[in-house]
Amino acid sequence: MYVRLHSVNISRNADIIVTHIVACLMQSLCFCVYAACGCPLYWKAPMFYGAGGERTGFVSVHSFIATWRKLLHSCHDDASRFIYLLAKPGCNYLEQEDFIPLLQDIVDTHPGLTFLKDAPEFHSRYITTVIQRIYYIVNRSWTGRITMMELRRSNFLQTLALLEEEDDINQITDYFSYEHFYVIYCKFWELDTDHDLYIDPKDLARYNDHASSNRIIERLFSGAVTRGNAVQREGRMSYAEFVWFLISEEDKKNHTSIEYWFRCMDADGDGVLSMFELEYFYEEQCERMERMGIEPLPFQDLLCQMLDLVKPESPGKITLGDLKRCRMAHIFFDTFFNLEKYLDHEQRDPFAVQKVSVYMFNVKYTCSANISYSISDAGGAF
Ligand SMILES: [Ca+2]
Ligand SMILES: [Ca+2]
Repeated sequence: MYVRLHSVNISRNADIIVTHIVACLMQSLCFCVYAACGCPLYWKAPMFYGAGGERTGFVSVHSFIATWRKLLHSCHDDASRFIYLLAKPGCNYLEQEDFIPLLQDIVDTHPGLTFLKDAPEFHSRYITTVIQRIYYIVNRSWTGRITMMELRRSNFLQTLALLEEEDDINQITDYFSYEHFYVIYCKFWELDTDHDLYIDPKDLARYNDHASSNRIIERLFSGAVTRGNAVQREGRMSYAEFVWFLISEEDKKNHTSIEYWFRCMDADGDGVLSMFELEYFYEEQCERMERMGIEPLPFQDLLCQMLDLVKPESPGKITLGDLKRCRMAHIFFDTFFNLEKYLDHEQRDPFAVQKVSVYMFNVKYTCSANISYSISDAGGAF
């Protein structure tokens, strides 16, 4: 049994057509192969390419099963098999682009994304978002390379397997939810007024009605939390970088978010937040409060409060470990650069707030109230 790609007219959409054909053929093929070798369903695109499908345009069931057997023989768990299939030859880690064939196949064949078939312009945005969410959660080392250890420690492969059982992709809230993608992208679209897919500090300042301070925005564009390429130096933030910002802003309790904001606040990069750095950020909060007619707490009093909250191991020096341990990092960070949330926390007992487990996408609920995410609406909006 062979699956072959016949010649396709070269057109502007040739890549998309080829991808669709590959996807359809693979879908019809996958059930028997899946049954034969027990390969998880959404591993089919990497398996197809791993078995030589990309080079030749077809794979035989025989070569498919042979590839799977080889994998079982040489790799001893799902994480190592997955990396073997997706990584570039000779690499034992995954870079962002290695996920594209897998995700394009999910876009093409998952029942919860069928409405995207006629909107190829959304495919790459959705894929970019999912990739950023994967790296945000899984790539704990911030290297841009997911290692076997990182993959094993994460829930990614289990979540990928869930896609097989759940037709409503929005139920898969880790990584894949279309609704989450849509909310993040809408937020970006609102800020990116000229729609060139980059935003500058002024654009970002408008996020959630100027909730973030100018000093933290300046740090965000300094390269503290991005890969510092040429684009970054021009003072622009890409959509991919915005995904990291939004997740970090909306959920300041997860470890990546704590690292993200710590890097921003540690202006001299020495690995500790000094009293000078804290004062620098609090100064702007004070100025904003005064403009609003609110009397700010003097810095020394605030400092006592914060040290009491964080309980650093070395007096007067706050480390990343202290913030992760104290479980109050969200209150700490909001105090220094998000005035609205700071004032909100001030009105509550911080220890009561700690008990409330708020899922990362608070923003989803405010946003989805006025956004219908049917594709026809989306086509008009983008
Ligand atoms: Ca722009
Ligand atoms: Ca420092």
